[in-house]
Amino acid sequence: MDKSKPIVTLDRRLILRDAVRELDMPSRRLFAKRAVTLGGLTMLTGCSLTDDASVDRFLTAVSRFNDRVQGWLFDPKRLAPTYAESMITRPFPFNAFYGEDEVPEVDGADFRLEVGGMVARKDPWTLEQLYALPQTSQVTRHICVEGWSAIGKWGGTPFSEFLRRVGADTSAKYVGFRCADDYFTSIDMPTALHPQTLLTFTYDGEKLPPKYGFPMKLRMPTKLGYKNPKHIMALYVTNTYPGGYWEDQGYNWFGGS
Ligand SMILES: Nc1nc2c(c(=O)[nH]1)N[C@H]1C(S)=C(S)[C@@H](COP(=O)(O)O)O[C@H]1N2
Ligand SMILES: [Mo]
Repeated sequence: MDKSKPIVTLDRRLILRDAVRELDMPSRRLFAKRAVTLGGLTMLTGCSLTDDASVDRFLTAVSRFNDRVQGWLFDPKRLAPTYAESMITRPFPFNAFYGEDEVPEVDGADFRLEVGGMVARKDPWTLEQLYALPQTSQVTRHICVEGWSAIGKWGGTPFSEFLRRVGADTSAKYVGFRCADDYFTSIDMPTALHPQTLLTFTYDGEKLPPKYGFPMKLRMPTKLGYKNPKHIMALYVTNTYPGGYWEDQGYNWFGGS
């Protein structure tokens, strides 16, 4: 078979629709609208669409290209909207890759947050030490790609402050997170340092309940729900792309909202 000819059973329209949907999100409207053609995208990504594997590589390349565009467009000073406490969604929805009856139970007394990678101080943190950090709170909207959004109030310490205390190399590209339920994700350093990115220990003024991520959740109103890890057990600073639970299954890595 002539390897250079695309297999006709691949539906070019479907592939293009998915690729354009990847690019056509609100923050990127200006950039991509109607200007994208399948030919143009295959040139940009250096992929030929000759079989399923090359189509997968192509879509991954489009998504990674999209990560870079989101990275360029991310304004570290632009703030996500905040809301009045009267607008909090009650009850706030629970979501995870499993049901509410399987929420992990973390013992707070024994808990130690592991810190690794490109940081000067790798000592583990007890909850008491974390609670002694400067605390603030914010009421923001959490947006889940499964089609819901809700307003909630989270309290904790600015993540930039935590990174400063552990002596993180903030010229590194990524911060990765490992969770008690085997969930994992990672974020770009500019978002880690964003003023609204909080390492949170409370929800609605109470100690973070298990279902919302005890002992802590990284809350970023600039990112979609799946980028906000609950039940964080370990975090690390790295230049090696760490991926994530959903990201490795095709969700866009940058995941801006
Ligand atoms: N550890 C862990 N964190 C997670 C998830 C998960 O399954 N495990 N799901 C993510 C997704 S997709 C969403 S929408 C939010 C849900 O948070 P909530 O239960 O507080 O609404 O958690 C995110 N963080
Ligand atoms: Mo989600």
